[in-house]
Amino acid sequence: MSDALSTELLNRLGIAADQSGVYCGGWQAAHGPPLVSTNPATGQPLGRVLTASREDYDRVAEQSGRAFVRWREMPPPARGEVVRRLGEALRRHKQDLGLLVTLEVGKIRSEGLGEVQEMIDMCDFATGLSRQLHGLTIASERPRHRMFEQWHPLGPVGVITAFNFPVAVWAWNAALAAVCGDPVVWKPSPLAPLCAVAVQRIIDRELAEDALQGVFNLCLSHDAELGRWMAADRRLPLISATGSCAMGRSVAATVAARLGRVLLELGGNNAVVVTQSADLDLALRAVLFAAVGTAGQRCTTLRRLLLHESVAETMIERLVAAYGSIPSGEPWRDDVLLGPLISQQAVERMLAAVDAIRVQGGQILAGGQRLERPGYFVQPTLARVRPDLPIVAEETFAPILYVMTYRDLDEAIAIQNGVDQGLSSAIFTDRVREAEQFLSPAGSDCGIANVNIGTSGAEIGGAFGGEKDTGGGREAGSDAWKAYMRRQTCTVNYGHSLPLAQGVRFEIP
Ligand code: UN1
Repeated sequence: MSDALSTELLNRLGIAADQSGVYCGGWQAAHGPPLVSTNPATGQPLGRVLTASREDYDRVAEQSGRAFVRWREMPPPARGEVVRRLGEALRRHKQDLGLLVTLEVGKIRSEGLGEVQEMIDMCDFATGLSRQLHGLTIASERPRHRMFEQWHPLGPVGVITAFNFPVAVWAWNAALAAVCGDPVVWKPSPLAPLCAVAVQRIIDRELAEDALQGVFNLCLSHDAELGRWMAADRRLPLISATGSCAMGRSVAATVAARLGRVLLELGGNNAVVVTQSADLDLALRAVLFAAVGTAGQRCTTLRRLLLHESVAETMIERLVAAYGSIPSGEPWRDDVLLGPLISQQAVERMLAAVDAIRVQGGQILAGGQRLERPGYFVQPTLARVRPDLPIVAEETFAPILYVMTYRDLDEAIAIQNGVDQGLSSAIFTDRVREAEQFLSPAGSDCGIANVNIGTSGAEIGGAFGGEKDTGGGREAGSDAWKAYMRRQTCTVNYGHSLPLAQGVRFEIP
């Protein structure tokens, strides 16, 4: 894409040069160091933003607390109406915002648009939810007593997002938090600041009325320090963080020390099991999207392919052929399926993993190299390994797929569960017994378990997240909203006596 076209896009989205990266009821002066955003497909700068200093952040946290006092009083369906308008605005800006995602993080065009669609879906979901923040009525053991629970707003939520879903994961959190009555303080990835500024611009243009001041806030950072301030800040009762397991451990420890709440969505090491009865055409297509899509930079990316020994050679042959013909290149071009990695550092980490595979006795079947061209392009890589190689236990955020074989389903499930992470998993089978075993309590130990679809590309309607080192959080659909509210159990006595629970007697003689 020419410089002129990308400048035009940035102008349409209202992103000028030297954009302030602090927003709280309007753009505010930012006093932290500047940050340059790079187009990973060219290695060239896209724009420059200013980041938040400690004082800037404190001002935002303070004001979001004041906004909370107003916002929590607004009836939830009225808050839902605001989120509905946000969804409408995103629909109008879908093309431009989707293209910006493509330019700033290198996702192919269709995935950039899909990311904005995920935001829109989330807004629709949260709008409906705003009329369904139900509590239970519970049978009281005492006469003339009524017991029930209700859900109240929690307070400002700190939202830390990663580069790979630079806008959708904000929407998972912000749409739910907003209908639940919580303002949001957003710290996006330093690798995707323009996407965040563009979202905040849309909010500034379309949701600027007084009642909304301080509800959707932004603080850009150039490093991890802002995240540490947020984790330690009692003004943010919930920190929702997406990123590496190492980041999650540090955030969790800091938030736990102040007895705050965390919602963590950390690394995955996702596996697909292909059984003897699998539809191999279906499995092949699913594996390609899950392993190569987003250049292997989703937390749900397929990293381990477990093939039954009877289908292994056929599948490997077909995969090697497919890996050799995946069109890679500038992600804004319609025919491209594989864009760049996010940075030079990501390329180096991938090449180090490829070295480790060889040193540890694995075999590279396809790919394994960077492409000699501007930007951060690598070949999609297929490696045959034993399941117990140390490198296989690690999440390398790149398109490397580890292929291994197994004899029976018990063994496959043991391999699938034999890593520290527990995000997503899938089985390809046409046998109901195999599918049900995989989904049973003794089956996959992941937060997501699929049959005959890949590990990535979840819909927003389900709760999203994983177990073990993935952090245990659940975001987006189902009842994930409960994390953003505080539960209150209430008992009302409408009688004239005071019976005590458990039959306890306490009569003053
Ligand atoms: C992530 O990679 O952080 O299921 C989230 C998926 C997407 C979300 C991925 N809907 O792949």
